[in-house]
Amino acid sequence: MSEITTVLTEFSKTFNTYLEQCFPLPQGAEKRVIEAMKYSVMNGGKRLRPFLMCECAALFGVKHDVSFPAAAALEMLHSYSLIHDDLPAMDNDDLRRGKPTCHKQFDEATAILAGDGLLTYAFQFLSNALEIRPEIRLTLVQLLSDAAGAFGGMVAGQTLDLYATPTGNKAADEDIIARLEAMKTGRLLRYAVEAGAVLGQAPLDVRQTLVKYSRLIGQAFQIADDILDREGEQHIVGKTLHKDDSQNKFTYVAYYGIEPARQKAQDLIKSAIAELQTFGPEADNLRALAQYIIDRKY
Ligand code: GRG
Repeated sequence: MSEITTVLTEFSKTFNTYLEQCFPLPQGAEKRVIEAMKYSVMNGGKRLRPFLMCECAALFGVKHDVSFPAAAALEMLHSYSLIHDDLPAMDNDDLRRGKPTCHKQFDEATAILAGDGLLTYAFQFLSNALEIRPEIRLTLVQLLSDAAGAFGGMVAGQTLDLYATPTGNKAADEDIIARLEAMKTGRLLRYAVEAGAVLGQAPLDVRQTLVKYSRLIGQAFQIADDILDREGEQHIVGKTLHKDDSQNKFTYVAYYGIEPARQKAQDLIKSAIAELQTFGPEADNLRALAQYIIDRKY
């Protein structure tokens, strides 16, 4: 195991303990939806977004008792997006994180409700997080709703993913690929990093530097995901592979080919690490995470 994998695994253990107790089960039949929410959230995610947020916050001395509530809200929202993405009406997948998807484990109606429940709970949880000062909480709620929503956020990105088709015009197609990534995958990764800076009340220029880092790793993350779809091993990746080709998806890999895509991802990571030059060893985990994002096998 590389050092960053060990660090990430240790982080995940502590974070998962925190996250699990966010889902107390009620008594009545309505507990089914909470069970489905908990099933999907506690289903073995890598916790990259929480880790990014907590590491960025830690650069400014913010401890886990303050960053965990915000990170938990983000992971809830991320898990909602995965549940809905897996639904028959969207990506129609049976496997997620190596286990049956929410609608396979429960049923479609429960999975829709579990996604709705997690999206709502993310904001409920964040806005009630008394560990975070009220004005910072409000900023986080604003930034998270921007990142997740239909106006340039993740919902807009998912819409492009479902409905955009190649135009045949190089510039127009490159623009679609870039916007798709920036919104569908990039916005939540950017939020993770930016929220860490906001929690730490970082100066604006430092916050902007971290946002640049997040955009570069976001692009590389998406390319790595597309490469895994082509070349990964299904039992390790934990989801159905080769879907991008079969569904004629608009990806960087499909457009440029696998080797140029791999090179592009490596260049992006080099630039991301260069963005962190003003930080000392306290940003070493962020540097290592950038490389992990393209080296990962799942
Ligand atoms: C349904 C509004 C809506 C949006 C769905 C997240 C998403 C948008 C689609 C998932 C499909 C996909 C492959 C997206 C690109 C990369 C991505 C978000 C991968 C999953 O994130 P990881 O690898 O997952 O961090 P884990 O399971 O480790 O949390």
